[in-house]
Amino acid sequence: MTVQIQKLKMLVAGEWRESSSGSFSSIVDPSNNQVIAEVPKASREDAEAAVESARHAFDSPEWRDMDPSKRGRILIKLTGLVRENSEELARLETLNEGKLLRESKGDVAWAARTFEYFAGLADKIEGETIPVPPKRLNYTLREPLGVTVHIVPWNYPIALASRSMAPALAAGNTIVVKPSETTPLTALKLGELATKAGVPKGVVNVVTGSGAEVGSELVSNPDVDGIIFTGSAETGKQVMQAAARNVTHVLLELGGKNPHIVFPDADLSKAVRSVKDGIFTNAGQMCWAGSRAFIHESIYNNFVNELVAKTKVMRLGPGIEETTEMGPVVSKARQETVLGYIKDGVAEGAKLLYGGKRPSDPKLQQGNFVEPTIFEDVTGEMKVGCDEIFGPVLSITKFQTVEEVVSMANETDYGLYGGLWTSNLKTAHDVASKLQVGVVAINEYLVTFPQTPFGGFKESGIGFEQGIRSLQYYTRTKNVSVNLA
Ligand code: TXE
Repeated sequence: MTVQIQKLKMLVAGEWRESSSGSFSSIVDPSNNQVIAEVPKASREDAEAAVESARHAFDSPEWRDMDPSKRGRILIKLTGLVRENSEELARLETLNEGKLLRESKGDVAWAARTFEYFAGLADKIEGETIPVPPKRLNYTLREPLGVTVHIVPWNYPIALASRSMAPALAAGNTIVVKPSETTPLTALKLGELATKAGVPKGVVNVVTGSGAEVGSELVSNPDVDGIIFTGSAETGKQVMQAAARNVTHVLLELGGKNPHIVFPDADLSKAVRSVKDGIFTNAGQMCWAGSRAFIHESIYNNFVNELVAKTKVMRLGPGIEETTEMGPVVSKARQETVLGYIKDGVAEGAKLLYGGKRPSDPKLQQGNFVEPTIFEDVTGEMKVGCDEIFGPVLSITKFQTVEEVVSMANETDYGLYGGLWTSNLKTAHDVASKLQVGVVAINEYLVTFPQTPFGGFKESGIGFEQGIRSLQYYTRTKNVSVNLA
């Protein structure tokens, strides 16, 4: 298909601008590496200007002192606009990130639901009155934090941008969004829709630039009050260090090496499908990917045979094509990294059951495709058993007892997500309580809602997104004591 290459602008202080240097970055379709758009390559100065714009918008009363119900109505309008533009947003997401069109449609619907959910909460952010010794009134105010910076990765561009934009705006903050340099298209479109919805000038800024220059300026800027970062553990640690210099609030959602456990009393045909989709959705580029499957020894052979059989028939292709079951990985560099991990796995003694290379189909040679790959006999010491590969690579391990599988599942520096399959209630709740992860799914996988908290333990992050209590992060608490004597 032909795509018209557009030269886009970024949103700063309510204006659509080029970068101060006038340079652009090319954005490509990972299924064929053809350029689909050019976006401004923002500089450090552009990042500073975006923060200044957000600060100015916060200091003017229009947004912060707006009737919160009205703020909620603006977010409802934005929800409607996201829904009206869902076809275009989903196509943009698929062309830019590579995921299946139906996955992008799901992500856009999820983004709309997130704006809708937090729109409804805008006028429910309440303080409290606190009983203290007599002749006093003591109460708390929940104020917006101020200027918040949103550093968004490339694997769920619109869903993750919306996940933090919605609560930040509902609480009255002014924001600077920095999408990933690889996948900025839907965030720019969200900026356009927010403006259309009636968000005042300067409240939403979207700057397109690199992590090294623009991202690092945004997280080090002393005029920023809160940072919301989703990305790698390594960059997350750098962000936290930069934030420490100005004592800026920080919310981190980092990677995962998530266990997906199947007990023999589970619905096995559903469990096979879930283990497969839990790793090959979005070509495995998910913080919550079920990248480590633990299968009970009594069902192991049949389960694994069935899983491999289902994986072998998966159709690879561009996400935009209806018949595709797995798209490319996001970039050439990612393709190289994933293939490197597979080589390491073989060298370390893991047994390659299926996949492991670029597909041979001549139609796929221009894109960043990697075959869906399955290893068995993987241990926690192997790189494939402990590093976040962020690609379509599954490691399978056999287990015998609950104690053994819980111990292996927890044998990782990460602690984001975990899944388990069993029809025994006692096993389900027992294992859920013992897994060192922030979110557990029982008898399904890849499930989360705007109203349920999502965040990691250990090196998977600090704090959580989603749910009513996430608003705590986007507000600050002030206590007021009044002497009535
Ligand atoms: O991530 P980075 P990358 C993991 C996954 C993947 C690895 C590398 O394992 O293989 O990270 O991916 C911005 N200050 N995840 O290199 O570098 C950057 O511009 C401020 C897991 O893409 O963490 C982008 O917008 N910002 C993850 C964002 O950080 C900086 C999703 C993420 O980039 C910065 C993505 C800096 N110094 C990758 N350097 C998840 N939790 O889902 C970069 N950035």
